[in-house]
Amino acid sequence: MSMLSFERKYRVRGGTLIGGDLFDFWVGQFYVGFFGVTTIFFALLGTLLILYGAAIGPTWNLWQINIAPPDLKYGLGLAPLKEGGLWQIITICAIGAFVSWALRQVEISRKLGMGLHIPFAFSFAILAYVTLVVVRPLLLGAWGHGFPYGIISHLDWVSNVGYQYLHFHYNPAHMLAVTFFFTTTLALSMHGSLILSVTNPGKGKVMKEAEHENTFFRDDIGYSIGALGIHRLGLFLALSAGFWSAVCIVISGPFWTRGWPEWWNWWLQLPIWS
Ligand code: UQ2
Repeated sequence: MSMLSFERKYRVRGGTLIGGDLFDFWVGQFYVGFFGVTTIFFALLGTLLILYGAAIGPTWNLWQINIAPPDLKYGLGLAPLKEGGLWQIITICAIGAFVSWALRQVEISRKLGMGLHIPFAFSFAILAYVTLVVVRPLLLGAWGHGFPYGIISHLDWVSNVGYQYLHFHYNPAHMLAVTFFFTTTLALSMHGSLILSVTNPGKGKVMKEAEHENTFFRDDIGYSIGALGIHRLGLFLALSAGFWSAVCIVISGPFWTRGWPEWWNWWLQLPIWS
């Protein structure tokens, strides 16, 4: 594998969080590091346990394979392996792998003298997952409130939990999350199309740059947020989508047990209507 002169200069020892020079090397293109080793360990163990769970289950149909959390009767205790214990160990492996991956990103960022924006952003995805399988089950008092690991089964879980609150779209945090998801797609489609349009003006024509990008949006909507600004906006929108997703599910049950349409009664009960 050839290296760019840039890579030769920056692929150097140091910047590790743990273990000093131990594991501070590359395998081919990939940085290893202590957290590369722990990522491989947790990911491999978790994957093997999923395969084992599938093997002792009733089907190899990829859509129907399901590794369920323990029954609610086990509360916050450990469950037998075949009655949700597998789910519990797989969850530990998943969190171990995700957190290891984020810390490996931190080490690589430190080596390169970059900001920590990438692991910071990834940590929001981890936060959303941990909210579903750890924080909310803890607050509700049973691991059985986690979602099952399976393609169809996790969709069924989302549908069932949604209907438990009658109409989840009335959840105000869910409204914010959905709005941020859609606005993220709007911003990225604007940005992606803008960049491609200036870099691909047509065969034989000269490529355009920042002035054209700014001028297009000033002509179009009277405002350009700028080349750096669009990336700040994009990161904010995407992280907000993940953040409010986590909020909307963690408040459902622990902080609001009735249907979400009913939450809006505060509006109907405002004294201004009487
Ligand atoms: C922009 C700009 C970019 C962009 C885009 C815009 C030169 C290359 C897409 C336009 C974006 C605006 C006006 C913000 C829109 C707001 C929301 C909430 C979607 O000005 O600078 O850089 O890619």
